[in-house]
Amino acid sequence: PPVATAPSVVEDSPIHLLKKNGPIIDKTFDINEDYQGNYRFAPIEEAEVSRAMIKRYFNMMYERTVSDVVIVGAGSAGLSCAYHLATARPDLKITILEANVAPGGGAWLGGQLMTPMVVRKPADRFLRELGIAYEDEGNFVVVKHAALFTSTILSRVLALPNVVLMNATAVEDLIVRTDFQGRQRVAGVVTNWTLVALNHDTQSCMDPNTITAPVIVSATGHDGPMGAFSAKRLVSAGLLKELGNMRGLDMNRAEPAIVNGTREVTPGLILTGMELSEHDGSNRMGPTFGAMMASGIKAAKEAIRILDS
Ligand code: AHZ
Repeated sequence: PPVATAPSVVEDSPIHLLKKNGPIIDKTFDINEDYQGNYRFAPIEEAEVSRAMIKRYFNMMYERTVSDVVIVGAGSAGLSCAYHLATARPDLKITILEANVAPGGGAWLGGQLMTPMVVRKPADRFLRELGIAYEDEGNFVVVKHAALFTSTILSRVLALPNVVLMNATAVEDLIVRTDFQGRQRVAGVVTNWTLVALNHDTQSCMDPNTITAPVIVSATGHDGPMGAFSAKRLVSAGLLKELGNMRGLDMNRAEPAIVNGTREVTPGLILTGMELSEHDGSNRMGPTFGAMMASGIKAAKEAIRILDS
């Protein structure tokens, strides 16, 4: 039987009648008067608000079940990757999945919860590209608040038409296929709402969802409650013998190792940012963020190389 389409508004609701029978805002907004206790909003129905969100979100989810690149984790490395990739290749459908409600990872602060962000040269180039002000200290620069970097790159990335970000969405597993040469290849991710992912042991059946893509960039950070997700899964899935495990802090060794080591670690899967330190057993760098930016950019270049090969 034909499915009746839902009306766009509830026909006999008071607000609909008001809208139909004439404007209820009978004066032009006056900026002075509005803030003297006369501020009035255009009318709306609750159902309109729900439908405005649901329609867009589920259309986006439907469309992105097949993406060109999935970036797992919206920290400084994942966002730098997304920005470079989406601006270099506007033709690609780039889907970012972030487990947390708030995207940004650890880049809202510098070290020990202090706000300035240190970036070693030459990664300051990326700050100039984004138009972020800093103080030059010679070999490094300092952004006055890490949130200035994170909010700027987030706003730039989200404004790009080929990028979508699903936050509060966790990657729970990888899709692994065998290609025609008999090699195992990462071909997508298995997702769930994070609140569901955190409650598998309290409920009986809450199966996940999937997104397929020829390239997955994993930027889930070093080990933690959710971190180093893909690196750890490579081991449990038998695609990697063992984790290298992140080594102690050494800024001078850590930053170049992360940038230069950023690569496709297994067919279809690129690791970037601090997740790579767990895979390779390289050092941590503490609160210097240049390597996260440059590693993200290198991951984007790797993704383009794979897609074009
Ligand atoms: O929520 C995580 C964070 O925002 C997200 N994430 C982790 N697991 C996920 C999963 N599904 C979806 N399974 C997931 N999202 O990934 C993001 C990682 O951001 P981050 O800031 O933790 O990592 P990064 O590599 O971008 O930056 C690391 C910054 C560090 S750590 C460090 C040190 O410890 O010495 N130094 C620097 C500069």
